[in-house]
Amino acid sequence: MTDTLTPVLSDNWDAERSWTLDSYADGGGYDALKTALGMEPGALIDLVKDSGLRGRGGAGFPTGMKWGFIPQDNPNPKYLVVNADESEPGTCKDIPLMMASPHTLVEGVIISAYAIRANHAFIYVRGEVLHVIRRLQRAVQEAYLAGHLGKDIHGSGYDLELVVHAGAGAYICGEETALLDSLEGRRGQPRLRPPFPAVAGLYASPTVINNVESIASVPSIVRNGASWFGSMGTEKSKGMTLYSLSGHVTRPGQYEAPLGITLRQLLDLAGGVREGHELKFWTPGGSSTPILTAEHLDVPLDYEGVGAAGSMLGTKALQVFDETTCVVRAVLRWTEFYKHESCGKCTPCREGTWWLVQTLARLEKGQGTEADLETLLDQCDNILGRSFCALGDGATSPITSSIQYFRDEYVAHFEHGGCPFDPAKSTLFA
Ligand code: L3W
Ligand code: SF4
Repeated sequence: MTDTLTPVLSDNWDAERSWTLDSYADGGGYDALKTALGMEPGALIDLVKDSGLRGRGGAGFPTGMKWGFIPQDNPNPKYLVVNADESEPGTCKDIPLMMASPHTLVEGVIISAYAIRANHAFIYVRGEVLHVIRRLQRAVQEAYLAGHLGKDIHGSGYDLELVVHAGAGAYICGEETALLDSLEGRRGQPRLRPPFPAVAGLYASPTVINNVESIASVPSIVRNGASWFGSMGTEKSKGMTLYSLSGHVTRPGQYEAPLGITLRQLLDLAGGVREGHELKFWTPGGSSTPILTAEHLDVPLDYEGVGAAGSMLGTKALQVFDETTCVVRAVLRWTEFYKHESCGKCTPCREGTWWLVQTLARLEKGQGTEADLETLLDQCDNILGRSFCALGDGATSPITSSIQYFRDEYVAHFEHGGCPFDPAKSTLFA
């Protein structure tokens, strides 16, 4: 276990002033860039394809394949956009990465942009995290001064301009096409796909959009090779990744581990569920992924394993709840979030999330009936698969999965005439 837990993405996080160029360079930072600039762009795409790297933002789409979709015969400019709009409830891996080691991301951006032959790249960061924006801006400035960015990078003839762009704090702008609208200066709302951004993205030009962690994984692949990366993880889900443990855990935080590790193993590293309590339910990848229970402690945390258990790996945000948590109340809180963040473009989500909150709130207060439970499931059925983007579908996940595993607890609310949980003992959502 110790060998397989040798950190990659987080290896320099404990170094003194790890966010500075000097500290990053001391650990071999930007050596991968020099190697990459000596390679053909197409060979870099093949390297990332061979490594098996899959997108770390939630969908697990193969990164090298996405890069390969960029049509090189298109006369328009090509763009690379990093999705740093981390907002999924429970998700907190990209922000620590950018704070501790912004240069890992900046180096990844330069290599990735070179691979797809883009001369402009953007890091789109959520607006609320001013400290991250400042840290990234400083890192980009250092990279320009060191000749890693700008004209004729290290005499290679390759030019790249990198802009850090702050969003305005809307969850929907993490959806890749809404992000592009926002970056173009419009109100962020999802676009119809296809065309996918790889064909018509920013300013209708070929664009690769990748999550922070995906791009930050690229320098280590260039440094150590595709087979090194592929030797970690499982057959179809390769590499090391960041799992964020939060909630009722003894030592919450970021845990870098190979894909395919289980929650039981991660809890061992994190000191377990808080003392004297037991696991009740958890999310594998933020609140948009169906919840799982203590029965699923040994599910491999990779795209296939979590999928087979009826959920999704998502952002690997493992929110852990013990027996003091009222599942109905937790689900209501998440649903209020989706209602608030719905962009309003399509009726099933705009109206549906409002109705979900009404029905759930009635049930949570103990004023509901058995018929309300059926209404709730019917409302989910009218949103799932009928919404314009994944936000609507995601809003239904915690509801349907919690009714699947904890129907009795919903019933207990209306039989009890209120929440059966003692709020004095509940430390979350009190
Ligand atoms: C070209 C094709 N490109 C697919 C590209 C597509 C995108 C990527 C994956 O949602 C999930 C969502 C959230 N030609 C293509 C193609 N692509 N077919 O591949 O696409 P897709 O549609 O499978 O997923 P998505 O739209 O990227 C992401 C879930 O993640 N989620 C939330 C994440 C939130 C964060 C955050 O806050 N940071 O990451 C959590 O589970 O619900 O299902 O690039 O263009 N034929
Ligand atoms: Fe907007 Fe929701 Fe429709 Fe997505 S599903 S387009 S967030 S209204």
